[in-house]
Amino acid sequence: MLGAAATGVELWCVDAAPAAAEACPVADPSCQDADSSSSFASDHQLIQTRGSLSLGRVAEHAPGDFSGRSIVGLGPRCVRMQNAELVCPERGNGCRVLANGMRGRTCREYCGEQQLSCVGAWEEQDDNCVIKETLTCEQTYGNTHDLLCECSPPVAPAANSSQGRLVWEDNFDGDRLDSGKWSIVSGGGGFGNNEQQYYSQHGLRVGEGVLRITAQCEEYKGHHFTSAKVQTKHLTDWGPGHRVEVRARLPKGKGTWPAIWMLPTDSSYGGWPRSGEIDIVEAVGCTQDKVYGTVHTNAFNHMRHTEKTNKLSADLGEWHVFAIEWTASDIAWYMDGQLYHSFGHEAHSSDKWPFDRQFFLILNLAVGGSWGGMCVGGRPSCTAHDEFGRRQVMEVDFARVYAL
Ligand SMILES: [Ca+2]
Ligand SMILES: [Ca+2]
Repeated sequence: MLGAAATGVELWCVDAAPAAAEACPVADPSCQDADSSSSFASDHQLIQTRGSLSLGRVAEHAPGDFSGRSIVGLGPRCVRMQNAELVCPERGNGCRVLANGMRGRTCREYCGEQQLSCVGAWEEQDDNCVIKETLTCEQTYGNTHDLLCECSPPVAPAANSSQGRLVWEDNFDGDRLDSGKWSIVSGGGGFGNNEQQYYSQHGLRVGEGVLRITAQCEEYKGHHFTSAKVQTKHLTDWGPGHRVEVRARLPKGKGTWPAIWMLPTDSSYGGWPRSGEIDIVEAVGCTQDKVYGTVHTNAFNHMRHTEKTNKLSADLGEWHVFAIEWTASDIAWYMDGQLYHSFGHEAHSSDKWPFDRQFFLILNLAVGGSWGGMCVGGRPSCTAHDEFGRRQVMEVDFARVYAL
């Protein structure tokens, strides 16, 4: 995030008392809509896959290994699914299918047989992906022979990780934001970048293992767009000697500006950019299919056009793991394990290297502004299909921090 106003403006716009995400206001139909499977199904073509998902076709793949595989028409996460009548549009953490042969059986059993974890279970309405009733993974449902099951590769135990020792994580399990880990930022005013959104908690959802930040056209407190922003400020922070990684799927609409980034807890070296900023990943819908990793310091920042940045081609519609490895001497940026940027310790000068202090993590989806809106005159359209004619959603599967 170009953080010009981060230290100045942010202070007045942070809720004094961080609150957990609230349920959607019933009076707000657009808000309710965000979690409705029926609306989702209506704007995605369901993919008929009867008979195409047999284990035999993909038997060369290790159980639970979803990497690097695809069958035409299927997300890579669904490749191994057996006994599926239908694959539902991707929106959660795993692969959701209408599973067959489910009389007296649970989705936990169904996923388990494929060495996968169950992350969701539902009875469907009419042999489709529309939810009739939400179940638990341990529930059977009457006499029906098919259930919607969502299965996900099991998370590798941290002890087996070669990336260090897991010291903090949020997998976004449960149905609300963990207020012990995140505070919700409220406010607008452009954040120094002429951003268009007003951040409020109703753009936030946690469910099915995923945090969803929705940005949309909505008149709210003098702004034309709403979105959401969360941060670990004053709850948790980390310094050099850590790997920070976030698995996310970023939106693509023109005018979007999703960011996963870090700012210093204390401005030990002065206001922005003197105390530094680390952008783990940013993307803007105006430059399709690229992600950016950047640092801003007093010597290197975008006001002087000297910020230290690099970009990588990426399919923004897909899930990726974005990470930094931050040591006492440098910061390295990765996407899905691929190194694409590094920034070294050039001198013992905070002007160039203020990254010897504690930083906190921020997740947000900005709208428009000097960078995010550069191809749409600063403010995206509320009708154009590739802008904000549809809601734009940033999804986060997990955020994890490892001690190196
Ligand atoms: Ca059924
Ligand atoms: Ca998750």
